[in-house]
Amino acid sequence: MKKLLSTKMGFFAIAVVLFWIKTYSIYKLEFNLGVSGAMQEFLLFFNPLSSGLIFLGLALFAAGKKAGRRIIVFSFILGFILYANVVFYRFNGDFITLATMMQTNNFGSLGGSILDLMAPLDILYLLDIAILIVLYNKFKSNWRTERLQFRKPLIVLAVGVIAFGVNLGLAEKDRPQLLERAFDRNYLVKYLGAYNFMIYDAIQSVESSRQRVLADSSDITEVENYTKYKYAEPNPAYFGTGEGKNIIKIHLESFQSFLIDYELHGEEVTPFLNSLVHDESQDFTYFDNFFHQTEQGKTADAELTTDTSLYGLPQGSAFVTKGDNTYQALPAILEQRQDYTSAVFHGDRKSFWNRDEVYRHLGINEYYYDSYFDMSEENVINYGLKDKPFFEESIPYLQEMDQPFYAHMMTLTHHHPFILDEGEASLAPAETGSGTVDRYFQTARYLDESLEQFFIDLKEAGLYEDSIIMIYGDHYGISQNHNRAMAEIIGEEITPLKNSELQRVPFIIRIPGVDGQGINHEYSSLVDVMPTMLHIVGIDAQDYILFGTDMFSEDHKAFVPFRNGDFVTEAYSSINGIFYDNVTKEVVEEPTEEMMEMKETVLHELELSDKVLNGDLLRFYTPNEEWEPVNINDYFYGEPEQHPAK
Ligand code: GP9
Ligand code: MN
Repeated sequence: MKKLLSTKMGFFAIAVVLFWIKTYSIYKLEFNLGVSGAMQEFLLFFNPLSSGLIFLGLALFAAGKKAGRRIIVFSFILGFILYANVVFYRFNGDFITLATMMQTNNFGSLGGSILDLMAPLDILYLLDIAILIVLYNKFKSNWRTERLQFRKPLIVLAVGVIAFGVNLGLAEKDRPQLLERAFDRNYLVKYLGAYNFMIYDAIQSVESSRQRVLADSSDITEVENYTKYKYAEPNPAYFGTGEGKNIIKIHLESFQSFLIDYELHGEEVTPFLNSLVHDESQDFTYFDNFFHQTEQGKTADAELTTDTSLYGLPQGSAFVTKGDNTYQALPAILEQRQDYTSAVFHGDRKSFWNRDEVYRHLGINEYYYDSYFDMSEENVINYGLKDKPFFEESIPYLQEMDQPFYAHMMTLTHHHPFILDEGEASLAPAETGSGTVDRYFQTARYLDESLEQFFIDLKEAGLYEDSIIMIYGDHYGISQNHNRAMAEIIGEEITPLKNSELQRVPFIIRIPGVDGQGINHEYSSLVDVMPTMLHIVGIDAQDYILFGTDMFSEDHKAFVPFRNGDFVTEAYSSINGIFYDNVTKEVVEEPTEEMMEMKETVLHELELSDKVLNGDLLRFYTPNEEWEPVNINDYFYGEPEQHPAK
């Protein structure tokens, strides 16, 4: 040891090891990162190494003993940053981002409680610095005074970069598209480490603000002209029929429409949903040509689109990268115009998809995330809370809410890889040999059962009769990787056209006091949900920047753009640049002028929606005199004990 410490490189090695131990201990003691499996455990342990080598390695460029002092200072700075995250995490269950730092209120709300959040034993987190100071004073006299040969620190940095490369490679293997999709800050920290996460966050923020700065108020005019032109007038038979009613919006995770009425082993897979679709008393309307339009943001894209009538971005999740934008979302409009209280219920970590930030911009009043539910082992599978306990435990919260409410119930169990605990499947798996496809039916059945019970419980709680119930599927569950097995399931080859047809998800709605239509074949999609809901409660959609149109309107625009520029209409589809006749399924060799124009329209619409998000254009737009920009300081989602109602 003595020998080691008699050189600067030795001192550096000790500093890296101390930094490594400290960072790893803090990960283990302070953060709840949801690490599962040997690879994730390994990466959590491994990820501080590259940061230690790179950041502390920079100190080695300094001359003489200064290098030693710099190593200490850099260790202190890194430790301080990590500790700031520890304190922030103790309150928010989340990591600091540049965006949260800019919103002083985040820290303001911590305010006096910062001291409360610090514990006396935290002083131990300075132990590494104390050790380094002692060792430095004891051994520095042995060190050579000249600068290290240049190549030494360079080699250290190179090793650091290689370690990072290995880290990133293994992380991407365990969680493909980790960086592009940026699911959750906890994920990024778990896989890449707290320091690399900060760099990632900084790059993202700079890129975002660059696009934002370039935009100006004239950019919104083109968008406004387009959406005003596309707007469809309300249907008087529906307009205002749901005014003042609660809205219960039920998100069916990964649920594709082909499941409706599908029979496996001679049994209906989703008997309860089927019973709504074929409802004898005609309370419900089922749109069987309704499509999702999500991309990498998956669930988050579906949430964004249904609550803002904007498209998700072609890459990444707008919830994450545009989480601080100005929005004029359904929850905020309902609150301002009709005194609704909005809430999201979801049995996952609160920061997933940046929900805890973006919900404030959407004007969502309450957010019931995992801490609000009993997350004991038997209740949890896959991403989080099982749907049955989820619905059951949500009822008392719904009963407590001020009415009218807009409650978004987001299920989770029917999510890839579609697993259930033993004894919970009431349907045998399919037999295609693809585990994913085979299990898909079992979790769909579980979801169907959970929903049936939820309806019973809503009725018992007196919340059913007078509520608008809206049910939708967020996106596909079976990707194109499973084409062979899917072909077996539906008895048809999965051509590109067939694949687009499989992007149908259900949309089912019941408006109290209004006769349902049974099955409605209108072509429609997630982007149409918000204008439809506005009109049902009696708010004209005309003033708002919305890319969809009311599905009940006579004037509904029945074309469905997908996020990649493909689209479908009732008569034809455009897939990968090729037009197909939807009836004959044949390629259209000579597309008509109308087809070409429609294609232009679709691309233009997507481009305008991207402009709104990238330029944060809604900050320049005032829909009408009633509109007040959302003040995010009015929204905060604390732990259950911080919840105002408790
Ligand atoms: C995560 C859940 C699943 O909270 O909503 O998200 P997905 O993978 O479907 O986007
Ligand atoms: Mn989803």
